[in-house]
Amino acid sequence: SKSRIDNPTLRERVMSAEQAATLIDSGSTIGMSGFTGSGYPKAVPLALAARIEAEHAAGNPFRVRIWTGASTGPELDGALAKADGIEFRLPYNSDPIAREKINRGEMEYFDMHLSQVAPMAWQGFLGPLDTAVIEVSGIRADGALIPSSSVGNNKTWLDRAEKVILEVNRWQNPALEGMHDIYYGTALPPHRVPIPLVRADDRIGEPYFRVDPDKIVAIVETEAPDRNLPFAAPDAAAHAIAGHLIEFFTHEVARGRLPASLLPLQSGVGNIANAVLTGLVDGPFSDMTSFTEVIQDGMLDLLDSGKLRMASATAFSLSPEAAARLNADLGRYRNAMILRPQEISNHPELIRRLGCLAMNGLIEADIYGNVNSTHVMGSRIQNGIGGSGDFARNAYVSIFMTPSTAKGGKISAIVPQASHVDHISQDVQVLVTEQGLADLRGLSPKQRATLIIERCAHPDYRPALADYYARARVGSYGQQSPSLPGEALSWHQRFMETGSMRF
Ligand code: 0RQ
Repeated sequence: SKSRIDNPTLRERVMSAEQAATLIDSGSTIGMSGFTGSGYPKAVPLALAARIEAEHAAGNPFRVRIWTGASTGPELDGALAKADGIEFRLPYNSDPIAREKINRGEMEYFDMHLSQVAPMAWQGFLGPLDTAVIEVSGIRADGALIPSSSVGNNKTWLDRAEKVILEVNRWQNPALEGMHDIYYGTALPPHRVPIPLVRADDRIGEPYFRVDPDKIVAIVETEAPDRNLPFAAPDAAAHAIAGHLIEFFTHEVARGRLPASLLPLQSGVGNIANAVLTGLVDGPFSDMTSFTEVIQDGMLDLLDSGKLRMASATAFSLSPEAAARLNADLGRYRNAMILRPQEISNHPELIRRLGCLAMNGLIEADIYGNVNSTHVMGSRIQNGIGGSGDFARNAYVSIFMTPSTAKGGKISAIVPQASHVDHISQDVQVLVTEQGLADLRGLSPKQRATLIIERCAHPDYRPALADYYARARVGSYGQQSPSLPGEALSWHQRFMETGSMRF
């Protein structure tokens, strides 16, 4: 099909992915596009992985440092991790092969707050960026780049990298052009100014990336789909969680603490978050907006229902079915969607100003409402903190939700003490499981503990939690947040020894 490179000078830089991969040296740092499985480069990383495997087979060391927007796809993180080619990676990852390497201690990983990646790159703490490998959906005659299905950190990688490799993906819908809002007004202190966004649907930037054409060393044309994973169909627990949340929002509207159209919704990754959005389709709220990171299937359902007016995000995170639905009708959806750099979609200033309702998943929470979003048994990384911290701390209401048990009931999601803390209790205002909802706002630690055990814990674990807490009320060193340090992590220890937290 027709080339999407409208600039004649740049068209001369087209080459194969294999040729482009030879322009990347061992030891270099590469800023890749990609966010929750969309808009990641699909050909150059695969070619690079093949090259790395060949070098390793010849006895030559070859590893690179990878920065992305967030999680990517099997052709990027999967292939490079499998080739043992990643020395260091940041930020959010959900690739199973990379996860395994990280947990075996064979790959360094830094799961930082997503809003802070670009500013920290500018501050210089992450070191120099040698190459940017960015998927775009087209190149205009004037050389401006049309972004693809995610924006992520692309603007920053294009600005910071010494050389740029572009993948122009013909699979991406041409109707993406014009949907993006790339804001070029961020600066480092002391030159920072307020970001002029006051409504979720404000446009404050331009629809294209700028790039110095002299930095572009290769352009690779591709035609491969974003490989997103399907969501699990909402189960009984997901339905119950959605029900509790809708009841809570209804109550808050009735009390005059939330407007009838709610406040801009943020919804995290994962099956539960997706199910809650789908649940809102049947809720009483309309004219809603969303200021979030990802547009997942449930967000499309909400748009279709007419109850969600618009969604602002940095990326799509759609099942293959939903991606087909979106692409078949992008002309209609595009007016209701804005894709921004993750520095903006997750900006604490904007989240606080807009008053987002943050809804994120978790691994475990303790009886005081400290939340572990990342480390199973305190040490095994699942994905990473992603944007949950950006939203949780700055939200109008910060909600965390989870089934009350994991692994077929062998693990309680409510534990005496979180084995790792991503979100301190002050950033966790509402906790929801299928058992119920605990509104923790304005409560002291002891009041929170009583409510969390009663409302959120699974009945199989509730007596043991109540028993632990009752003994801590007597035997603790202090009585502000009663705890028995010698016992607090014994549930995790038991799981590691017996395969179950059950007594
Ligand atoms: O593992 O698939 O091997 O069975 O964790 O758990 O229940 O499917 O829940 O998909 O909502 O994910 C925290 C991981 C929840 C996610 C987390 C195991 C469980 C399963 C997934 P299996 P579920 P979800 C903005 C927001 C951080 C980033 C974030 C996450 C797997 O929400 O990554 O919020 N959050 N970003 O079995 C052992 C426990 C467990 C457990 C769950 N207590 N012990 N395993 N699991 N609880 C978006 C972005 O930042 C991009």
